[in-house]
Amino acid sequence: MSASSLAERVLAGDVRAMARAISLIEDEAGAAAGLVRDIFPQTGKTYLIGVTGPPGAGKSTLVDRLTAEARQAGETLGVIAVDPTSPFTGGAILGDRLRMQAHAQDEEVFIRSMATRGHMGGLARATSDAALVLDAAGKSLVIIETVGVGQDEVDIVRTADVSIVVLVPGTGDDVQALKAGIMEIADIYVVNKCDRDGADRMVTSIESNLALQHFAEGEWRPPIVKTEATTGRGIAELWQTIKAFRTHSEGARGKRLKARNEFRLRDLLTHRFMEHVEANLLGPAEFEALVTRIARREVDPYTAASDILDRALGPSGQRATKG
Ligand SMILES: Nc1nc2c(ncn2[C@@H]2O[C@H](COP(=O)(O)OP(=O)(O)OP(=O)(O)O)[C@@H](O)[C@H]2O)c(=O)[nH]1
Ligand SMILES: [Mg+2]
Repeated sequence: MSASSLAERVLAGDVRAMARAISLIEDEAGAAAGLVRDIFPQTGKTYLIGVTGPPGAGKSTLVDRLTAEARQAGETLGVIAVDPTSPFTGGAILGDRLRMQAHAQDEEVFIRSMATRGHMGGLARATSDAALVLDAAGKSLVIIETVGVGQDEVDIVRTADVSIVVLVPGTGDDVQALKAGIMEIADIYVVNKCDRDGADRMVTSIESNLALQHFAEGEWRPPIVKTEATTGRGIAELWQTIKAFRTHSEGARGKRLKARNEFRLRDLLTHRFMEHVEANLLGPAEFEALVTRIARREVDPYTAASDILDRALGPSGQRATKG
């Protein structure tokens, strides 16, 4: 199937075409670039919800509940779960599939798991492209679930339209550990597993963290929503909070979109440049030899990088300089 007819079918909302398109993206097939090119003009309409938090916090259970809530409100959904641990089974992870089977009969809900392995540092890229496919297919909401551990995972959620950080009681140490990474990206905090002891302590801990930050008059102060995803308690409130944030941040949406696309362009350029260097300038053996020379202090990394840049672009004297 050519990329263009696949694109047409994606744009028509064909479920099998969506699955195939995401597989192409996952395989880093060259055809994926053509596909993105063809669907891109039709994207930018979907509202992107990023959900992150420590492993096992109940993110998937929560997303499942949120999906049901959003469906009732008339939204159509795409869900992408980025799964670092579970064995990858051809596009769906068993646990997620079981948990999500409530929506199995619902044509308007498309659920897909993506493995973190095998993207060669391009997880954010693959996930963004998969979200584009769901966007092009006309889903009004796309939810991306990631474990908030790696920089890639955090970046994915950071550039969503709304970033939700899920925490659980009894993990005060986690809050300390996660602070630097995911605490600063939250638009909404969720304290899930509120059936457990220590939920209020967790809320207080987040509150005191927020108290250290300055919020200007009229600026959104991340609310904390208590949930129990297994029973659905608090999910309606979470949905209302998402809607409130959406309304509040409408004016700033352009800024988010710009940030997201800036991130993508920089990421893609870095990737493509390295690809070019590795394919055309330095074979693996040569690269390795250069690294060894740097380690031996025979050459410094700045000089080595400049040499590569000169070989890629011509000597700096000939390089176009910015006016
Ligand atoms: N007691 C309790 N258990 C919950 C709650 N929400 C989820 N769980 C359970 O927590 C476990 C992990 O839930 P998941 O939804 O898979 O958590 P996750 O954050 O998606 O996990 P990873 O994707 O593996 O990081 C499951 O056994 C859920 O049933 C809750 O509110 N209360
Ligand atoms: Mg999960």
